[in-house]
Amino acid sequence: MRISVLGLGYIGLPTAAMFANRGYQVVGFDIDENKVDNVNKGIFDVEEPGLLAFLRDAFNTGNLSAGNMLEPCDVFIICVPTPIDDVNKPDLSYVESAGDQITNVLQRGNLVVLESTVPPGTTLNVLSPILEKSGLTAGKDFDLCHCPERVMPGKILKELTENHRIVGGIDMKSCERGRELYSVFVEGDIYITDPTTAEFSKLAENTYRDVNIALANEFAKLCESYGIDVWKMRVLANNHPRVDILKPGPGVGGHCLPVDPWFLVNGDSGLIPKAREINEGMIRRVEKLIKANTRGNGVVAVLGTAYKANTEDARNSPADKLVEYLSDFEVRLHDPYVKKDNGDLEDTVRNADTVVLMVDHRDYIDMVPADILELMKGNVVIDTRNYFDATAWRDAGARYILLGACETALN
Ligand code: SAJ
Repeated sequence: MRISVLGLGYIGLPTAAMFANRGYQVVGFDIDENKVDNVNKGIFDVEEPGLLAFLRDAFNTGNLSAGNMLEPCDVFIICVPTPIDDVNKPDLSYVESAGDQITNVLQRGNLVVLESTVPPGTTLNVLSPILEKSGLTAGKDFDLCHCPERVMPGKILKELTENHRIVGGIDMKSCERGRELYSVFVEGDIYITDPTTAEFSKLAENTYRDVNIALANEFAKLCESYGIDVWKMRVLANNHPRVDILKPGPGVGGHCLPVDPWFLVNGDSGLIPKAREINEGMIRRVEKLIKANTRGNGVVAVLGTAYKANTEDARNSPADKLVEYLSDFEVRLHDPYVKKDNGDLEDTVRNADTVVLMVDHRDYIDMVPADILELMKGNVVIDTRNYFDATAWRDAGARYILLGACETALN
């Protein structure tokens, strides 16, 4: 079985390597010629734990190569981006163009799998008609399914193998072929359904998480106004066997949660857009805290520019937006994992008026309050993740401010 993977991004490349490492011939395709060249030379620009070694192993098997012109093969797996435009409408142009390329080389007996996250109905109403321009009929001449990726940056290898998968085939034969394909490396269960249910379930997963984080953020704002601490309240409420309040924070980043809920809704009304608004609004809260506690033109050290803990991924990170809003300040950025910001922590906080913790990276837990305060000019420490030891910082002389707690009440 020869497999083509279209899109060598954070899902496509590890997926291609999964098959290559299990003895299948895999060719990866990408419009980025640089990426293609690098894959063919065994050069991989990834930070994910264990992934580099895994990709190198795949390269060394001789089973993994890359190209920019698709050729006939047995299975095509589409792992291209599906962004939203500036009015939150899905942009399916990469999926459409991947479909066009496959159409040119599609043969009887092929299997086409769409992994990219898409609005419900895309496999049946967008991809299938494009592929049928080949003159072949879906379900009769070739098989087609949607199998959404479900992994988290930081845990890609583990989750690719261990997570359960959903295969939404256009008919029973497509479902079975999809199941057979993924059972090559998936150790979790593989559930079969129709394509639209598979598409919806992927979006429901991320929307569920986004809405639940929005509720935690709403609680944080309410707790501030009641003069109490959301973090303490949350621990108490979570004692209930059927309650699991997520953590508030400076907002929701990454390439999934800020985007995927928009694939489910049309327009701005209802719970889902409201949750998006609440999560996007949290960064304004952080901005207010900084501005209320730091003189104009002061130095603000922002710790954590990734979108979440212990990852180098900085897509849609709350810190990016914060920088935009702090144009009146001298802003210094630090992140141990994000290449552009991984300078010296001491230099970042030296002479700072305010230190803002944006991401709970494991490295920051070792910061010694007295040492940091000695380097700083001011003493304001804003913790947006409830990660620092408040007592230790206060004992060392910091004005420690916790997002969602009474000290932060902003009126
Ligand atoms: N966050 C909070 N509070 C929390 C949990 C997370 O503010 O209690 C923030 C994080 O800091 C981050 C954002 O939410 O900015 C998203 O992080 P995440 O860990 O919730 O999720 P992602 O975006 O890294 O990965 C999600 C996962 N989906 C679910 O957990 C339902 C993953 O399984 C998906 O494969 C991925 O989206 C995707 O690619 O769609």
